[in-house]
Amino acid sequence: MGDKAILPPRPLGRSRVLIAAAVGVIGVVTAVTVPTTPAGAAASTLGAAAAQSGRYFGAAIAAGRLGDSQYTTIAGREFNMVTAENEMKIDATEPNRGQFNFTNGDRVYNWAVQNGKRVRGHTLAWHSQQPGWMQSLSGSTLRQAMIDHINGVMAHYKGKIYAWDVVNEAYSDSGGGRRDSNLQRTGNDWIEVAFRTARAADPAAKLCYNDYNIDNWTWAKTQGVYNMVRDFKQRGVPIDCVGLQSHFNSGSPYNSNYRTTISSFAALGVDVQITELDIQGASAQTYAAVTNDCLAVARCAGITVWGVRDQDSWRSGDTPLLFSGGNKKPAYDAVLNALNAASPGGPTPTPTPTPTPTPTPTPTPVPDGCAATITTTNSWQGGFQSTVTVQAGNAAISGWTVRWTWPGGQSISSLWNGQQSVSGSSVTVRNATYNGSIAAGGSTTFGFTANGTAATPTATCTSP
Ligand code: 9MR
Repeated sequence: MGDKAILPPRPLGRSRVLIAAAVGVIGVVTAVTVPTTPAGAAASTLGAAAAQSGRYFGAAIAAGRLGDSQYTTIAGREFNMVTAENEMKIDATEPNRGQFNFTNGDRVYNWAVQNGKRVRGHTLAWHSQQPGWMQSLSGSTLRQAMIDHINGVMAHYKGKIYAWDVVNEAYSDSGGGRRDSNLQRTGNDWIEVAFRTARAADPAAKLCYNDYNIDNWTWAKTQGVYNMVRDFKQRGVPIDCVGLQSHFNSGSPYNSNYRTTISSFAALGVDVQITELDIQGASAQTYAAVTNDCLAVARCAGITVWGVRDQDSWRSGDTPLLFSGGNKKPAYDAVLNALNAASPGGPTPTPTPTPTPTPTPTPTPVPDGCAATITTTNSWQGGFQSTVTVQAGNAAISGWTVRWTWPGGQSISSLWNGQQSVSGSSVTVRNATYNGSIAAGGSTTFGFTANGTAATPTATCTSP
């Protein structure tokens, strides 16, 4: 997982570690602070202990607390993964449409990497914490704004993020279906469009679906998300991980079937990440159970707690975290001991497709009607992904049809933002219900994944 390579150099050398381990019987083991832990020795921080089995241990970090030395001392020492608690959300990063602001996101990001930690990105498409301008959008305009937002934020952090929460909390609390939201009303395919956009924007990042109350295997919401992930894997929608937020409290308590939830998602071929763990009352036993459940599943890649000290928690009254002021709570020891007891080995890295350069499409404008250009955004052994830009000419259009012929037996496996009909090697794609109207000189895009060798045949466009 590369943790060892990126952790910061520490003053203690390996020989000192071995000495410390050897004299551990007289209680000097606390001197072992290096991240790599010799076999048989117990690691003394959560990050180092998790790294022994190839996992990480992270925390949500708030930019506003980086001036608090007690906070940064604990966080700097204990964790090797960081999630920005609020600073990479939509309202923070795109306060005005098309105008991105990464000031606070970068503060968290820079603190993390300067202290040898990796970063999870949170979050790109969500019904909540949308800036005002986005809240008031709908239909194809909102769909395009979502795509632009994902592209804008992921471009800024390209190659720097371990995993992105691409879509957050899209399922309803009961019934197992989707939550109503302005994004959902753009069409049920908004989630897969978000994931495809994200894969093309940064092929190096793992792409996660993240939600709360999907921890209990028997709950309808868990099953709803499970069915979506299974469907995505079957249809080749790019998804690498599921984030179980795991905010446990009396209304949503930890249940011992949590391990079944983790192993069931993992069996679909995705990593599982525990992304926002906090437990009302911070029972040491429950923290240990959660940790052991993750350790029991090879593809449970790591755990992130949602804050450092109780006072930092969004639910501080629940005292749900591992530190109280500067002190380790019993739950801390329970987690550390569980991590130290784990056997080596860990999650297998997910292979990511080879990135291909993305040329900017430049369709030639036509006096009237429309023009279409196909570009390859990604390709891999036996398949590829393309974006098709449809541009209106000098007049607005209210519908479009794009046609092309495959040169070498290619076939579309999945298409979004359009309606396809195929006859042999001839492909016809008509606009979806929400993107037929294009202003004069304006454009829209649709996309697809296909089997075969990447090809960019000439496409024709007609408008009614
Ligand atoms: O901890 C976050 C808190 O500071 C914000 O006020 C709140 C606003 O929505 O978001 C909290 O973090 C949430 C996370 O982004 C998504 N899952 C639930 C978390 C707790 O509400």
